Amino acid sequence: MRLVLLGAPGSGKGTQAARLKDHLQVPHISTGDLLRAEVAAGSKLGLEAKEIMASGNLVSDEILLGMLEDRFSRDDTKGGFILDGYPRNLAQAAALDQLLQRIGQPMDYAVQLEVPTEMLVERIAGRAKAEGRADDSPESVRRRLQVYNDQTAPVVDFYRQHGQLTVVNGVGSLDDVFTRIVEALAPAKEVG
Ligand code: B4P
Repeated sequence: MRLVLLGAPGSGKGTQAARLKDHLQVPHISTGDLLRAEVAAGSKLGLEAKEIMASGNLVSDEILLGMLEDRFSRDDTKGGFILDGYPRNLAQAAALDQLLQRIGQPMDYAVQLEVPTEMLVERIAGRAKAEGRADDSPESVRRRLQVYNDQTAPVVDFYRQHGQLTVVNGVGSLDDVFTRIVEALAPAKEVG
């Protein structure tokens, strides 16, 4: 199954993708994780991305597309994937659509995790305490939510128009949200 998880920062995309990959037996591709790995490795790309990420802004579309093309060229994606963190604007959505058409792997499902803003802020504050991620500071979180509303929210309509969107309530325990997602995907799983 080929699946993309959509939702604001803190909506649980990364959290649920980690569980879904075991359930669906497909790799989890997180553009945030790919970028953080580049930052940790101190690569040229990582050095470019570091400050942008810490400020809560989006890294350039060009860098992201290159990274994604590279990731999709690996054999483990042939049987499907869970994409998390991409696309984050309409240009990325169109580029991804073209890339997947070109490699003959069109998206099956876009799952939008819906969570109220106050709860997003609360969750990220919790992670800031537990993990100290550079972009979880209050300032950066404000910027990330603004970027989400301005640039990423329209991506939901892109998938709605393509008939691929399913909206899932992201409020509740990790198990509750996981069960809702799996139920939303059930018809696609049956058809294969
Ligand atoms: P990401 O790594 O994608 O960060 P994120 O949007 O905050 O989501 P994440 O998956 O980490 O958090 P989750 O909701 O699972 O991106 C980081 C940065 O990288 C971006 O700001 C940007 O600079 C750059 N970037 C990445 N992709 C890019 C792209 N395509 N283009 C340009 N730039 C890009 O979880 C958050 C917290 O909530 C966790 O602590 C979790 O434990 C908690 N939580 C989850 N579910 C919960 C639940 N049901 N109940 C209670 N808590 C819950």
